[in-house]
Amino acid sequence: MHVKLLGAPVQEGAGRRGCDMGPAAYRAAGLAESLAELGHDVTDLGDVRPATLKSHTHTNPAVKKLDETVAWVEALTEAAYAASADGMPVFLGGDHSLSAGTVAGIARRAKEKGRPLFVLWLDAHTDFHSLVTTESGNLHGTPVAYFTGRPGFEGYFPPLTTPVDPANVSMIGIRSVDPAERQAINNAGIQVCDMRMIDEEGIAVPLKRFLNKVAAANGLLHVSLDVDFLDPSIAPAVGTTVPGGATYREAHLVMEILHDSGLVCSLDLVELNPFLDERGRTAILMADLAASLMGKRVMDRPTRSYA
Ligand code: 6HN
Ligand code: MN
Ligand code: MN
Ligand code: MN
Repeated sequence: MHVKLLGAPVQEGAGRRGCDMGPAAYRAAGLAESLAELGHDVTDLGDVRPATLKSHTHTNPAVKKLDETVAWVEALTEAAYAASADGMPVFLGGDHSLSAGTVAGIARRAKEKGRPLFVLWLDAHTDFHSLVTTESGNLHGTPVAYFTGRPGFEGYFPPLTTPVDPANVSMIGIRSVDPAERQAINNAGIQVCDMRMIDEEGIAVPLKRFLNKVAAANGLLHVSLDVDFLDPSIAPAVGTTVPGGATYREAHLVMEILHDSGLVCSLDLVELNPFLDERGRTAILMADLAASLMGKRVMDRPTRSYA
């Protein structure tokens, strides 16, 4: 596989500074080297740069850093579209607002390839606010609403060429949802597997159910991995920790099953804030999870097929 690493040093969408150091931390953690060791051809395309700032004012006074976020979304949409012509782009974040751009660009590419795009959202949060409903004003809480075409971004974010069907989005690990998001998620029909479901049926069952759906539709799958999907005890380097997250083994199992599925076309690694890390342990864990997704395993075992 030709893996293309793209740094997205975005920090304006988060409430705390430091996510701009994420791409450097993944490089220091040896991500490129560990993927190359698995036999992949790895190219580091360097960091994407934001588009020119334009000035916008939103009627919701809570909204923060709108101009900067729009500039990143514009640049990342184009970068993701270009990088997904062939090979597998891996976006090194950067806060989660970057996925507004990466998913929009990948969706445009998938449509050209005649394949429906599916999105697996691994996160404590649903990130389903619009510019109108966000109360914190931190725009990392909005990307899923944007790329599924929820109203409330027109005139600010770039017009979406290819919205992702909300029925093609699955969220796993959820344990913090704002009231406005809950209502909108239910209306949109997005599938949410919260931590209670994981406690009751395990993490593999809902994941495989979703992968069967992707395979049956001959879909492509984009994976967006937020650091706070993980329990804060194993992944402290994130500004929005929520207790009760995925364990070390649950997270690796998700990545191993995703690898076996052969369905993943692109990956976001988001919300790493190296300023909050402890001796690089979160960066190293995220890089290890990426390696699991790219085929690192303890023993060879038969590959499962889906659908
Ligand atoms: N993330 N719902 C909260 C807010 O501020 O809107 C948290 C957002 C977290 C964002 O997970 O990338
Ligand atoms: Mn998120
Ligand atoms: Mn989150
Ligand atoms: Mn919120």
